[in-house]
Amino acid sequence: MPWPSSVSVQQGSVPLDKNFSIAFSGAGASDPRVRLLGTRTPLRLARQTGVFVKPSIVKDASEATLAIVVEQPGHGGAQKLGDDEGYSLSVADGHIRLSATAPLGAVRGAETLLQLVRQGDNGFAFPAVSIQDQPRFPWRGLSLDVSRHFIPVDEIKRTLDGMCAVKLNVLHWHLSDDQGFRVESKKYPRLQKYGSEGQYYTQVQVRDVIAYAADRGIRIVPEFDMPGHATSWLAAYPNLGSGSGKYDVGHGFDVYYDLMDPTKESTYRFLDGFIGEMSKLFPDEYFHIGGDEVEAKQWNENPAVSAFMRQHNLADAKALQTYFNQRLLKIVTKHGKHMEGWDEIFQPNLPKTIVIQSWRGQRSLWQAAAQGYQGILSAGYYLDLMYPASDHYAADPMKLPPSKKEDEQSGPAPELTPEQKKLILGGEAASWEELVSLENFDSRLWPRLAAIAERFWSPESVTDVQSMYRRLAYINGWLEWLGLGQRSKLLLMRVRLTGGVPSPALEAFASILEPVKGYERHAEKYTTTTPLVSLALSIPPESDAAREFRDAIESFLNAPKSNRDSAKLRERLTFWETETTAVKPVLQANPLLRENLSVADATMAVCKAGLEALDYLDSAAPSGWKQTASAAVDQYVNKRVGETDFLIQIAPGVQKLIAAVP
Ligand code: TNX
Repeated sequence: MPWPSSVSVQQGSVPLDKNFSIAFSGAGASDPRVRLLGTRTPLRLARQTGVFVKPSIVKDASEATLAIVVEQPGHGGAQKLGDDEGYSLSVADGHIRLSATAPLGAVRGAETLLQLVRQGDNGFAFPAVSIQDQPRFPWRGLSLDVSRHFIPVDEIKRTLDGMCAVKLNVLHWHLSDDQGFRVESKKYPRLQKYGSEGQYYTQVQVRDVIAYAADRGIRIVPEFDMPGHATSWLAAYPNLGSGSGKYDVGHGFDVYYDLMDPTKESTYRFLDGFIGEMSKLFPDEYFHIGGDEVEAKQWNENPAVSAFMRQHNLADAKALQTYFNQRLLKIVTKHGKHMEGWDEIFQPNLPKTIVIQSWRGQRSLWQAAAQGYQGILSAGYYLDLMYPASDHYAADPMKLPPSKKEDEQSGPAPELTPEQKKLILGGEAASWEELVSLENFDSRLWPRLAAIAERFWSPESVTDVQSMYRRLAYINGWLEWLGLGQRSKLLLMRVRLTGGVPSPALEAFASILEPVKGYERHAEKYTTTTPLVSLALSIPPESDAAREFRDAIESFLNAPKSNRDSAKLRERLTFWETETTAVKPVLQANPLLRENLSVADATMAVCKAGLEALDYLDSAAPSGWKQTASAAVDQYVNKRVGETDFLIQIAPGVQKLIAAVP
């Protein structure tokens, strides 16, 4: 995962044992990204399988288990958008050959190889296979907010490992927002001093992360959000702001009203200095200036800003933001970068080198492309909204989603010519960290991010959801061997909730729950200092058990009546009912869990109704049963339980069983 462009499985395999060795050849083999595979690949193999594999480089390709052939050297500079990532991989006749035109292809192909290892009758082995592969889109990213909750360097590096594993190639680092300014500036040190509450990356750390990413074929695009989402800058340099008085770093999660003052020359002098400094620190060609969610209140209430707008014939806040963006564009360009920003930055007459990141959706992206502008899609890929992998998997930059109200407002989708289609560079998953702690961070990204990575890399025709989930289950475990903790850390969180003792009953109960979806999660109930320890924050965004149960009900109901076997469904429902009974004293005994007693009661009601429905599918239900059971379960179908943040995800399946009762 991502599924390659072409795969042909053959007979036989190459064993993995302690004699594993690598040989390099070709003009590109001396590239550091390729050379590093000589140590990284054996270490990963050893970790994944337990087989004693050590780095062993041999000269002669015919002697090596793995021959890595890279035809051409890299271009020497920082990785660029569109650098060749194609590769081919062949496992046959006792040898593995990974060949690529350019260094990045070898980096991508090595990850495919690592996914191939399987345990067979004679130990671990690479199955014989022939693979040709290259990406569908050149820009495949993760947009990562480190402002709302700070994510330290180790976690960033781990995330980069995971990104490389699923062939993502851009980390868009959202480094400033109302709640924190996260990079050291030598020129304007008050930014980290007053804007970060002590949580920021030093420039040494930034360089280290950039080098780490570069080794793994990942570009880093920094974002400094302006003129809105800028409270943390203003806490450090209040003169940049258009409000009056004092600013403090934000702790809540509403959209803040604080805006930079786009009417003062001093603002641009400051930004020139700052962007100049950051342009040197970050080698990527692109520089993201944010631009989202400007609430005009402060501008409207500031007489000097109003006077400026009259003087410059700027009709409204949108026109003023356009003026600001044009000034910013000059600065960004002067420092040698292409400007990138959210939808709001788009207006005609901008240079065609900018990139628009669309949170609004495909229509907005395509409209820009129709006018010759490049863009990437993020709508449909918001990981913080807790949607299942299948939803993200269905979102495609080149396909319109089922019509939505917002989309209708932004006008009809244009027909794009083949040339215009090429302007759609790919997409970025977005992870906003309002409700993310260091413990649940991995679980908010993984494994769903792997499904999104497949959407960006694999051919458009790869859309089978069942296959995706089957492979995702494997990838989920594989990523843990890489050091990600999406399952293990959540388990630790739940063990913490029960006072340090693992509770099998809590595990079973929690396994069929999911956190509420979309903006129902009510981030505004939290602040940056709220302990993020509740059960809702300690479970995965998506329940595998509930999905499997739903699928099982589907096959059960679709089978001919004479062939239906309800035993498995009964076993599941009885298990959950029993475990939920057992969890009640656990919830009662632990203060942090007590609020979930109502969820346990609701779960038992759902299980009971499901078991009854299975009975009444064969024998007549008592009169009135169907209405009562249906009403009892309906209140939990895609609806939160009372005031809690939970969905009982077996409720929709049980509702189907009830509906099928004659
Ligand atoms: C919108 S979309 C934001 C972020 C929030 C996010 C929460 C966009 C560019 N901005 O500031 O964190 O929603 O989902």
